[in-house]
Amino acid sequence: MNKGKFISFEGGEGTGKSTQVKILYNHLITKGIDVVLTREPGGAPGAEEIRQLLLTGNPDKWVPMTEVLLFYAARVDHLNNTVLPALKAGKWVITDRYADSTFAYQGAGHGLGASVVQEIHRIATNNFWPDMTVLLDIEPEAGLGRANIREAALSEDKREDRFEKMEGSYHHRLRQAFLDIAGHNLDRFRVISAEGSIDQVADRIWQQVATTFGLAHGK
Ligand code: T5A
Repeated sequence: MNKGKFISFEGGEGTGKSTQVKILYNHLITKGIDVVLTREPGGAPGAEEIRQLLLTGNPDKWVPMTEVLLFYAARVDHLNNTVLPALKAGKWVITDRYADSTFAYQGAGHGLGASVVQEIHRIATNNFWPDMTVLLDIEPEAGLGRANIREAALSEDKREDRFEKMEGSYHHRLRQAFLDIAGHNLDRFRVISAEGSIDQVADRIWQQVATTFGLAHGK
């Protein structure tokens, strides 16, 4: 089977994932690679419906277990309808967030525990993981500042800021959780500083992607 590559982007709020996945997508296209750009929660029609349940409303709307099951309901839909068919067709897939977000946000941030999330992940996805995960890392205050500027430009009903509204200590726990997960999965993770300009961060990411997959480093 001609199998494509699966790359996920992870990190806290406003680290620049949505910005950087688009830049990497365009860069890979210029190299002649067939790429699908997608996101979680969402990335397929059913999963996008579940996204609305998850990202709007009060921060304490769901208990952690309900939340984790909703994320996995969306993830299974996304995998079956978008990710796996594309990989099977030999395309590359870049996703803005995947399961490491559940381990960090629900497992660590909300205290559900890694073993519970691992068990659900195994049952729901047959333990399916990306070939490479880019973790964008920055001080939470800097990331939230960027995300808040963006959300403030939207009307109240368009804001997907349920997680951004959580308190500061939660975001520091989250950053550490991502770094811990990366530390336990060094073969898959590339931890990249999200400080500096958009172009500087994009260059750091490209160097890592090119090295990992044996692509020419130049643009
Ligand atoms: N979630 C998700 C879970 O709890 N569990 C899960 O399993 C999953 C999958 C998703 C939410 O769901 C949670 C995590 C999230 O809270 P989302 O709307 O997809 O919600 O939100 P995020 O993934 O956090 O994405 P954001 O849009 O908040 O942040 P991004 O994508 O990291 O940042 P981006 O690229 O939108 O940039 C934010 C702003 O900063 C600017 C951009 O132009 C933009 O305005 N910017 C920069 N400014 C200066 N310098 C740079 N280098 C910049 N890079 C970007």
